[in-house]
Amino acid sequence: MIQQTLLDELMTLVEPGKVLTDPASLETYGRDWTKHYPPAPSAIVFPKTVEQVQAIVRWANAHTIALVPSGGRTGLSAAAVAANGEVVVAFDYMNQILDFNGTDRTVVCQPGVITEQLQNFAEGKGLYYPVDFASAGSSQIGGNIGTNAGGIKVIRYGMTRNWVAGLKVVTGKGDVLELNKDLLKNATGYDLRHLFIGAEGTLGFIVEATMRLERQPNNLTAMVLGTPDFNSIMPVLHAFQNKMDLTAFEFFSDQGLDKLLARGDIPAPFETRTPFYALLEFEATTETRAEQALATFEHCVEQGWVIDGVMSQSETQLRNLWRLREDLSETIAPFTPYKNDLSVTVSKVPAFLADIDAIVTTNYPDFEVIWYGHIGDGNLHLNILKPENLSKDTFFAKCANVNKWVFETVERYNGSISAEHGVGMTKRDYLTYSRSEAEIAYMKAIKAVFDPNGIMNPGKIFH
Ligand code: 2HG
Ligand code: ZN
Repeated sequence: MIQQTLLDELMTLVEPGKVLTDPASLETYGRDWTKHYPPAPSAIVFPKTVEQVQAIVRWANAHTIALVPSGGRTGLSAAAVAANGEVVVAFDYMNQILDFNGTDRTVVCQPGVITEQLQNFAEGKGLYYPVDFASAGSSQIGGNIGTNAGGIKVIRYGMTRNWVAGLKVVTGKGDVLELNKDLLKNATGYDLRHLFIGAEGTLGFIVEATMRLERQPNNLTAMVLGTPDFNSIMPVLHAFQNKMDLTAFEFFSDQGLDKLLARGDIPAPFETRTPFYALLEFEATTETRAEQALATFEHCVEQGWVIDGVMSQSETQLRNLWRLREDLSETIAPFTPYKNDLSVTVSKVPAFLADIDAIVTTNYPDFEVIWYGHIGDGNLHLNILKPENLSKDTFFAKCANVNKWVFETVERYNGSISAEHGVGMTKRDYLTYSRSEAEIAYMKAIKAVFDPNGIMNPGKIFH
């Protein structure tokens, strides 16, 4: 824990009342959505300006105090967990949209702007911020950039990285850098902006971000299609992709649907139950486009890839169909799931999923496995539910074995041990399954340049 005199010094760097040390705040701001690491920060500090962030970083360097960035704390890799007496730097009071440029279609955001706030702002301007996921109502832009957040529209719009036009950062050394200055074209050497995207706060703090906006999508329409087995999902993807641009292509299993329907507040997509479901979305710009989608659906039925299906006819139906996929994570949270977030190239998905599924079901036939994810991106979320009669410790000990087998399979397929949730603390011991020793050495060398005293979110990504 940090000496009181140092905390007194920290208090002089921000506005009165903006350093908290009460147990409730330490508990709240010391953790993210992962539940494995008990939070134990020394204090929470809330800067309001770039200068205050810079002063905090200089103070931390002078006294070698570890800092942990904190946004909406919706992360699933413990990248924003302070478990070792660190000072948490929370961006709740740097939550303003500072500027908008309709010609460049850019918005300047402070890091604490909530994702949904940016989405709504864009809508108000007749435009669209396309990065979207279930936690958009709480996650913050700074955290999205720090983790290169993905979500449900990646197949069409890419990850957060694609939407960052420029960044202002405070490096671990305390320097303020303006990266890329919002340019579309800029061929002047290393693009340091991209190092900060997905760095999980290990190089410095994002203190301002210019985000790009897009034209609004036209009459978004979703289909949920029931398939007889997993192997039928990919031909469905290809059949639709040959005919139209999809804005999403997701999947979930019937076990997942079971859990959702048990809530009683989400309608079933159709009466027939099938082992898997694909959820796809497209812009029904014209009637012909919608007819094309229906014809493709019929083709998939003829081929035996699809058993039943539904197409949204209204905004409400669109929203309800999306809930079948988007509400899954929250719905299964009470079952203390073991979670994993994996990716391979799209062509490898069927063989990869079959291998992983076999590993889990052969070794732990009693465990309930819930599959869902952004399958059009090659991104699968593996969730295993804790059997009621098993203690949490025994369950997670057994899952540690699963981890090793799963990651060995990921390595064999040249996949990623984290598609979109990040490394943080939960995956740092497994990084070598996705990155070579040489690559990790270069990553550590880069960190040392930006953060020579190792004060920026230490212990995240690697030890
Ligand atoms: C999603 O796609 C989120 O719903 C959470 O990335 C995934 O809970 C999960 O495993
Ligand atoms: Zn996801």
